[in-house]
Amino acid sequence: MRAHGATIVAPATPAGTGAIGVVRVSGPESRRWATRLAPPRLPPSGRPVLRLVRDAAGEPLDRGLVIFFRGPHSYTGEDLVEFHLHANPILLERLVEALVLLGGRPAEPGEFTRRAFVNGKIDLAQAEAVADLIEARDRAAARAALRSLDGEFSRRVHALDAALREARVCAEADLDFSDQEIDADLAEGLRRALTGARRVLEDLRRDGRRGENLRKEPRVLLLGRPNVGKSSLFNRLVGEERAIVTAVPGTTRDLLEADVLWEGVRVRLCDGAGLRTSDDAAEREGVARVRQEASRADLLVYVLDASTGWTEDDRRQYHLLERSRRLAVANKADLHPPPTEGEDGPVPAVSALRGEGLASLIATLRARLVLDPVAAGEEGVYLARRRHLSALDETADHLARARALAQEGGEADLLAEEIRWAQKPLAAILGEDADGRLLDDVFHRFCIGK
Ligand SMILES: Nc1nc2c(ncn2[C@@H]2O[C@H](COP(=O)(O)OP(=O)(O)O)[C@@H](O)[C@H]2O)c(=O)[nH]1
Ligand SMILES: [Mg+2]
Repeated sequence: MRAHGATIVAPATPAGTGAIGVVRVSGPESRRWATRLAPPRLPPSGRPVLRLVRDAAGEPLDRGLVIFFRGPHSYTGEDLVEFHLHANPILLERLVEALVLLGGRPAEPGEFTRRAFVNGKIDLAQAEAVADLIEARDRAAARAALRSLDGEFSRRVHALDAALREARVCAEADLDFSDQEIDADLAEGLRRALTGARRVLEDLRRDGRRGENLRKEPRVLLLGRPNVGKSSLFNRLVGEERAIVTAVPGTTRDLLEADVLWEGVRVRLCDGAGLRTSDDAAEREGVARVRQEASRADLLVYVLDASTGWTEDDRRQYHLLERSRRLAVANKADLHPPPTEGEDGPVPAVSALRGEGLASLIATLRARLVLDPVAAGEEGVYLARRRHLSALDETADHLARARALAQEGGEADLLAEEIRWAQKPLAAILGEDADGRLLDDVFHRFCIGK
């Protein structure tokens, strides 16, 4: 299944300067052109060689590594050459131009990976995992994407398909003897295969839903009365002076957001106006924004001022927050011994001014957000896409109907048909018989050169 299409060319590394920039050429002419631009004959597949690389007119461009990969033992599954030059956009562009002058076509977004898919190197779920790995925003997401890329997700989809196939074989065998009594062994085999399929499917859906969460960035909102030190704490956690801090209550109006990385996991922190009623229109709008953010944040950190402890106002505000999402923190612990207990248990104490207690606060926040991948039981979790989850939902619907039919001792041909419908979405996940529109949809989201 080699694609004998055009030979395509693109830089594989981002534009900009750096130590190494890579240009990739894939297709039947790639080796011949590489030999022309970096003579003489290239060493066997996979062996790098240091060469002077020239443009089409023979003008020297740079000295760099040239690697030839013979199809199908290449990323795309067809003959492919990589040029590793010094990363200067001018050099890389000139090399791409030279290859285009020789007859190459600039690659479309995702076209290298699309060829890998078309040539059977990877299935569609793995191709999607390439994009997910490149775009993963933190360690857990990257690990989940790598698992899919390695084919773990695809193997489980195959296993589910195999269990369904087995059930269908039983149903169809039953069909052949439909004038006789239903074979007891076949009926038992059928039930067992359907139950097995359901178990695999439910595991896949559960891990997929958990994986879907890895695409979302957890949001943490700092709340509290004006002047308790929310913005100071925000700045400390972000590591820079993002929010304006003054001794004047009501300083912060806009909702400020910043990303922090906690042991490789990305979290969105938000700071906003302190909660109070105000005559000032801008401050009122600020409070409205905080309330809106509060409705969607994953964790609401209610900041107390240690020097006042829990005020009436604090208690009232805190009570309005959903118990499962709220956490009280006592700031300004340098001024006054902080309250150690709240109604939900111990209250972490910090001093944003002195930067004390932050590590332990972050540990508490991480635990509350269940950011520890091991604690979250992340093993087996894959970075599910909507497309995968709806396909699995569809399979689940048909499988449920098939099981009901089997239970009632329904007609074998209906049953076999239902199982066939349950298998169809699985083929779609893996991209079997995928139409051009689906492939365009998947690959056009890639960048050029992937
Ligand atoms: N002593 C002390 N003062 C603090 C601490 N954190 C903030 N402040 C002061 O409290 C005042 C209000 O701080 P700010 O961060 O603007 O509070 P916000 O209104 O809740 O955002 C400023 O004068 C800060 O310097 C702290 O941990 N200890
Ligand atoms: Mg503030």
